[in-house]
Amino acid sequence: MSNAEKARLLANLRGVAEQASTNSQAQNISDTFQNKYNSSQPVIKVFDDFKRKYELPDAPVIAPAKAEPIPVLTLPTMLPKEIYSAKVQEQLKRTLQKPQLLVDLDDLLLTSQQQGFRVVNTGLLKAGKSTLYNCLVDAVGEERFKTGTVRTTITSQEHQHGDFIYIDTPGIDHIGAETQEAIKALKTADIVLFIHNLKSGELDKSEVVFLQEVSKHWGNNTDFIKRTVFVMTHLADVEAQSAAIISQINKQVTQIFGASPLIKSISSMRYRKGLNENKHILIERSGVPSLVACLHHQANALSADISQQRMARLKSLTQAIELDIQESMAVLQNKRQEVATQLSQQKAVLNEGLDKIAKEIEQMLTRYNEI
Ligand SMILES: Nc1nc2c(ncn2[C@@H]2O[C@H](COP(=O)(O)OP(=O)(O)OP(=O)(O)O)[C@@H](O)[C@H]2O)c(=O)[nH]1
Ligand SMILES: [Mg+2]
Repeated sequence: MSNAEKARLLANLRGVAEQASTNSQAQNISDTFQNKYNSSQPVIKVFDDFKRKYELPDAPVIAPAKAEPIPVLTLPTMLPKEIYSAKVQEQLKRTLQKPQLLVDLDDLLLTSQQQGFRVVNTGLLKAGKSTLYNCLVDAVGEERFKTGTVRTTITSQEHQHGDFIYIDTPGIDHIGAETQEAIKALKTADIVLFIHNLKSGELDKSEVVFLQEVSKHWGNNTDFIKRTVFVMTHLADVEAQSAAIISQINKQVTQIFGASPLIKSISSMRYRKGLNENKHILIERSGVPSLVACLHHQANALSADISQQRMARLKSLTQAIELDIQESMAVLQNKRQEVATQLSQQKAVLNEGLDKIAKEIEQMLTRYNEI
């Protein structure tokens, strides 16, 4: 029997044990099971023995959500630290017509040189973005990312946890005022988490419009779907209806991007309760550990691609800078032409004047000689 199967059986037994009448009985069952279990008896028989011995009901075993093994991460290749010197930067600053390009370049270089995967969240106001991020960075008690019932996250916040850099962004509202800011933040992402509150049912109009806008800006729908996990929050509040809602959302996203999304559902509250009360089963059934495993898989699958994507972003930005420099040169060339024309006009006027003066002096000299 494989270790995974052993672990699953043990977890199943714990599930039954949790249903047993007293804690001491549950503990007893678990311990004895483990002893017997190591004694290499057929596990099913051991399990049946237990059921008989402790008169456990034949209640269905609550299978905990399967704990997924977390793979080791392969980090993407980072861009070198020194891409261009301070002198070049200074010259660029003076030359560029759109100084924002230099700010974008510095931002891109900074994020591309970070040793980790950038996980940027997005979603409607109050979707539960910050609360989930506190779970992901093991900061449930201390609230590293502020949460609340009124608009709480005003500017993006970043926190590195292991090999992931979590970027918590302000929510987009129904008017879509922050849409462009949100899209800009997404463009620095290696992995995107689109957060949606399951309690509000399928995606509403503003979420659909926002995703359509993202699709337009991203330019490559398959790429966006590849690097995005759609995370449904508040699972525990609407567990019974969740499958139907998720199937609907799957259709909505597929319609926008032409590819079907990866959807995970979680309950931050259940996770928090599980941690506070040390209930492993609640933690597993919160969906958070499964999301963490999923992020590791995503990161590894995207690792090589992320390096390429960073290079592609850098290339498109440098092309924009080149274009800007060419435009600045053209403007300078025009100015130079203008000055040259003005100079030659002035020179002509000057020459004319000089000719006139020379002629007058000549006349004066002739008259003088005649005297
Ligand atoms: N029941 C339940 N409540 C949740 C869950 N996630 C978040 N909440 C609550 O929802 C409210 C909003 O959560 P936040 O994490 O601040 O939401 P946000 O998306 O970061 O909000 P903004 O930053 O203002 O856009 C808080 O009161 C949370 O306690 C969840 O999974 N279940
Ligand atoms: Mg927030």
